[in-house]
Amino acid sequence: MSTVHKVDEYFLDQIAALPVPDQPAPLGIAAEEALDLFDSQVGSRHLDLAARDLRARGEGFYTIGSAGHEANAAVAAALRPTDPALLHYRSGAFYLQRARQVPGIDGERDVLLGLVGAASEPIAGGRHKVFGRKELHIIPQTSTIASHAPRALGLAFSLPLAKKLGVDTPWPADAVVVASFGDASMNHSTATGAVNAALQVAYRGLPVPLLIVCEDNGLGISVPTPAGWIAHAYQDRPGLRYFDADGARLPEVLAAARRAAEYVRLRRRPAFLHIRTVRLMGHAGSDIEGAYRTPAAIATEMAQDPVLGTARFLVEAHVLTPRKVLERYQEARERIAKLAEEVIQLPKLAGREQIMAPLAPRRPDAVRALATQTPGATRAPTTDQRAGSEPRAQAGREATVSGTSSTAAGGAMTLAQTINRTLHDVLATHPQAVVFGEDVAVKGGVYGVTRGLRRSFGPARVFDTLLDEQTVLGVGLGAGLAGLLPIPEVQYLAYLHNAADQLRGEAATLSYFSQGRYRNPMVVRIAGYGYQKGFGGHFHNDNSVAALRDIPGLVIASPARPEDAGTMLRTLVAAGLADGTVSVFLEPIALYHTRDLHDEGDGLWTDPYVGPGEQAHVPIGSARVYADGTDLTLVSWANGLYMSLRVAERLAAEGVHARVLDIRWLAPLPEEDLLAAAEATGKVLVVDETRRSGGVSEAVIAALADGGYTGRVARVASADSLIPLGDAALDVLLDEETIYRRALELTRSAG
Ligand SMILES: Cc1ncc(C[n+]2csc(CCOP(=O)(O)OP(=O)(O)O)c2C)c(N)n1
Ligand SMILES: [Mg+2]
Repeated sequence: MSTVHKVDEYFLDQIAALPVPDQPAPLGIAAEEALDLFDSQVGSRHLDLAARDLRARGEGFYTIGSAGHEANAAVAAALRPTDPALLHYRSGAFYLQRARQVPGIDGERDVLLGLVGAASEPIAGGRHKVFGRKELHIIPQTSTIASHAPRALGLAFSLPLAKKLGVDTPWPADAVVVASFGDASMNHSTATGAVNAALQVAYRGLPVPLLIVCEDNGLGISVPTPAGWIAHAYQDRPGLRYFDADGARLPEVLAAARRAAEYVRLRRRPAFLHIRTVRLMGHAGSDIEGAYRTPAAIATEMAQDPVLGTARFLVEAHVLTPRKVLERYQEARERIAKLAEEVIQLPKLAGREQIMAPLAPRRPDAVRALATQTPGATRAPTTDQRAGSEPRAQAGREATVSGTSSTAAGGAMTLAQTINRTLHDVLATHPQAVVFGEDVAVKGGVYGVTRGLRRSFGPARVFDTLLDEQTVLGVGLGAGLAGLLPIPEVQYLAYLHNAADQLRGEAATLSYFSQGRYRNPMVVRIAGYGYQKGFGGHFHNDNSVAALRDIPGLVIASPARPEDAGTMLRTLVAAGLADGTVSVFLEPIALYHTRDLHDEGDGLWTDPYVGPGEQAHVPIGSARVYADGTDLTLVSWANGLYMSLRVAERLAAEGVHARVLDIRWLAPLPEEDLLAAAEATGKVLVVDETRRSGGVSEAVIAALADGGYTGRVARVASADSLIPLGDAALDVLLDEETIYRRALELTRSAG
C-alpha cells in the first residue's frame, strides 16, 4: 500500500475507533472557528490526495503536498486577508483558510486548476503550480527555496516607507508581511541573509512588520535537520521575537500565531513563528521515502497527523461525533473529486504568444509619455492605474542620428555627472522613486554618481543599505511591489553574481507567474566593464554579461556617452512605471569621468544636459548611428564604442570610411537598426569588449544571420579570461590596435 493510502486509511481507522469521552474536554477556541479551520485542513488533505490521483492518470502535473503541515490554516486565521503573504509550497490549508475569508473565492477549485495547469488558474494561468491570488494578497513564489525571503524583507521595509512618502500601496498601513519556509530552507543563505537584514533594520529603529513562519518537519527531502536546530538558531536571536507551537495541536498553533501576528502588527518588529510539523506522504509523489527513512519513523509521523489531531479535539470537545467527522471528511473527498473532473476539462495554456504574454509587456507610447514628463508634473500613480492596462507588442523603433539635441542650459557634462543629474530629475519628478545601495547615500557612490542626492531628497528616498547584494535587490523587489519605484545600485558587475537569482529567479519572473497581476518594476544600476586604468583586478573590471543577457524580459541598457545615459535612464524609469519593466542600467566605469575622445581637451565625450521634455527619451531597443561611412560598419557599445570612434578616425586617415553603430541596448538588441547599418556597408566588424564566449557579439552576429544579412561579418572581443592587475589587463581586454587591424583586413579583403 502506498504511503498516500496509508495516511488516508490510518485517519479513517483512527476516527472510527475514537472513543468519545463522557464529559466534553475544553477546546480552547470557539467551536465554529475550529470547524472552519478543520474544513480547510481536510480540504487541503484531499487536494493532496487528488494531486496524486491526477498525476497517476496523467491529468495533473504537481504532487508536492501540504500533508502534515495543515496547521498553517491557523496562521491564515490569525492574520487578515489583506496581509501580504509569500508562502512555502506546503501552504494548502493556509490558502483554503484565507480563501474562506474573502467572499466569492473557491480555494479548492483554485488549487485544482493549478494542479492540472488550466489556463484559467487565477494567478499563474497554468505556467506553474503556485499558491497565489491577488484578491487574497498571496504573492506567488518560485520553486527556489527561500528566494522569497529578501523580497519579504523588502516588502516589510517598504510598506512603512511608502506610507511615509505618501505613496499609495495595495496594503493597509498596519499590514503584516508573512513569509513561510521549510526548516531546511531556513539554512539557505538567502533566508539567513534576509533574517539578518530584517534584524538590522529593526535594530536601527525602523519598522519591519515581518512575520517569518518556519514549518519544521525535520527534513529537507531526505536530509534530516538536526533535532532542535531551528529553535537553537532562532529562539534567542536578539530583536527577533520567537513563538512556537506543536503543529498537531491546532488551538496551540492558533494561539501562538495570534500572539505573533499581534506582536508584529503592533510593534512593527520582526517575529519568528516556529511550527513543529510532520511530513506525510513523502516529499513529493515521486519520492520513495522508504529509501531513506525507516517504516517505524514513517508510521510514527502518521500518529501526529494534524488533521487527525484536530478531529480528535473536535470529538473530545463534543463538537462532532466520529461519524460526523467521517462524513465531513468523505464529503470533502467527493466534492474535490467532482471538482477535479470538472477542471481537467478546462483549456490548458497553449501557444508561445499566450504563454509569453505576461513575461515583459511593453507599451512604448506610455513609456514615452512618462519619460518626457517634467519635474513636479506627476503624483505617484494609484495602484489601479499601475495595474490597469493591457500588454501590447513593442511598437516601431527609431534610429537616432548623431548630434546633440540639448534642451537645457548648462555646461557640458560627463557620463557620471549626467547620470547624477538625471537621477536628480527622476527623484524630483516621481515621488515614488527611491535610490539605494551600498555607499550611494552619504558618500554619494564610489564614483560620486549619486553625490548630493541624499542632501536634496533626504534619507527616506536616498539611503545606504547593508552590505549584501541579495538584500539590495530584495529591497528593490519589495519596494516595487509596495508601489515604489526602486533604483538600486550594485556597486560592481562582479558583485551582481552573488545575488543574481534575485534578478533572474525573482524580479524577472513575477509578472510571468502572476500574469501581470503583480509587478516589481526596478532599474538596477550596475557599474561595470574594464579599462579602468590604474585601478585593476578582475572584480572592478568585470566584463561578463552572459548571466544577464539570457534573462527573459530583462532590459539591459548600456550607455556610452553622457547624453544617452540621461535619456536611456529616463526611459527605464518610465518603463518601470508604465509597464513594470525590470531593467539593468550597465554603466561603463572607465567612461564615468572621461571628457575627451580624440585629443586632450577636445571635450568630445561630454554633452550638454538634455533636460526633461521631448528629447529626453530614447525608445528601448533603438541604436544610435555615428558617422555614415560606407566602407564598413563597426558595431559596438560602451567602451567598445569609444574605441571604435577613435579607430574610425584612424581608418579615415587611411581612406576607409566607417559607419559606427552604438547598439546601446544589450537586451533587447536593436535588430532593425543593426540590420540597416550592416546592409549600408555590407561589411560588419563587431567590437565586443565583453568575453568572446557568452559575450554580446555572439548575439549580434546571430541577429544579423536571423535577419537575413548576407554580407561579411567578423568580430573582435576580449579573451575568455578574468582580468588581471595593472597593464596586464590590456593583454586580455580588447584594444584599439586589434580593432584597427581587423577593420583594415576586413575592408581590404575581397568579397
Ligand atoms: C535553492 C534550491 N535548492 C534546491 C531545491 C530542491 N529542493 C526542493 S524542496 C527541497 C527541500 C526543502 O526542505 P524544507 O525547506 O525543509 O521544506 P519541506 O519540503 O521539508 O517542507 C529541496 C532541496 C530548491 N527547490 N531550491
Ligand atoms: Mg522540511
